[in-house]
Amino acid sequence: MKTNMSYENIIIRNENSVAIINLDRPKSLNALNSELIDELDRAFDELAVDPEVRVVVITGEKNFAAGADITNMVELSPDEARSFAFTPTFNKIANFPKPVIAAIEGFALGGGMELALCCDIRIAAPGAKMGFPEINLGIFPGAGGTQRLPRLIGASKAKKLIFTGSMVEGEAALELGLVDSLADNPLEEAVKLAGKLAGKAPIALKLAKECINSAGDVDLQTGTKIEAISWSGLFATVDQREGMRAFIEKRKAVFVGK
Ligand code: DAK
Repeated sequence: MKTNMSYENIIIRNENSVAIINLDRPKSLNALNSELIDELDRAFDELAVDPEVRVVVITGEKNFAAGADITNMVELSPDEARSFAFTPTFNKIANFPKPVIAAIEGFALGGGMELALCCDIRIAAPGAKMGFPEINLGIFPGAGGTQRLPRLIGASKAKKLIFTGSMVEGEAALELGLVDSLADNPLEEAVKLAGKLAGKAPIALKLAKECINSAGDVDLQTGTKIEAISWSGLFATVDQREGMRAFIEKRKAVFVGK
């Protein structure tokens, strides 16, 4: 296990090819301030090129994140609001070349839930409280929420959540499709899943993620062309040969990410 000491608002530890990022501003329920977002941005740049990391888990002890830090936003002008840098970092996480899993306990609200929406898979505690309360502050979700939420759960369900600002938890969140599974210990569950993914072929995972992400953006013809190019490209990888040979030789494949 390796601990990175160069961050003040997040804690990162690497365990068996899985990087676990803990959002760490407990006094404000992990409200996301600019410094934390800058650190996340830097962390994801570092993790992208770290060959020891194959999967990332984002979590927060007791709470995931109760939204962007409201004290940072009260007096912003429209220009300042536009340059308040959440969206580039969130897009970076959504397009991160390795799987990213959110393990959600406590509150995941506003920008916190938008961060969770950037992850590939969300696992929540049954009592986690999730929602988009921005409407109660005179704004609406602006860090990808109006775009990612309807793509994930459908337009009218997204409108209901965003218009009312109400929170959902447990089975209701699961039924909405806001989370993928519930677990009493979501971090443990997320790390277990991450461990499984860490054993898969990294380039195939990366390209599958790119193809699936593009499915929400392009028409079917274009999507299937993107898929065909990515898929055939895998036949230039060591891991494709290894995976298929291992099957034929009746042994477990060992993927090297090449
Ligand atoms: N910001 C700042 N401080 C927060 C906070 C937040 N979002 N959430 C909680 N805190 C602080 C509280 O002020 C309190 O601090 P002290 O009074 O102890 O100093 C401490 O955390 C504990 O909170 P409470 O005392 O309120 O705890 P409760 O259990 O009573 O209530 C709560 C928990 C989560 C229901 C409540 O704290 C709450 O309603 N929090 C605000 C939730 C919220 O409205 N979240 C949405 C924020 S707006 C973008 C950038 C950002 C965004 C979008 C676009 N661009 C650049 C495009 C995102 C916007 C948002 O997320």
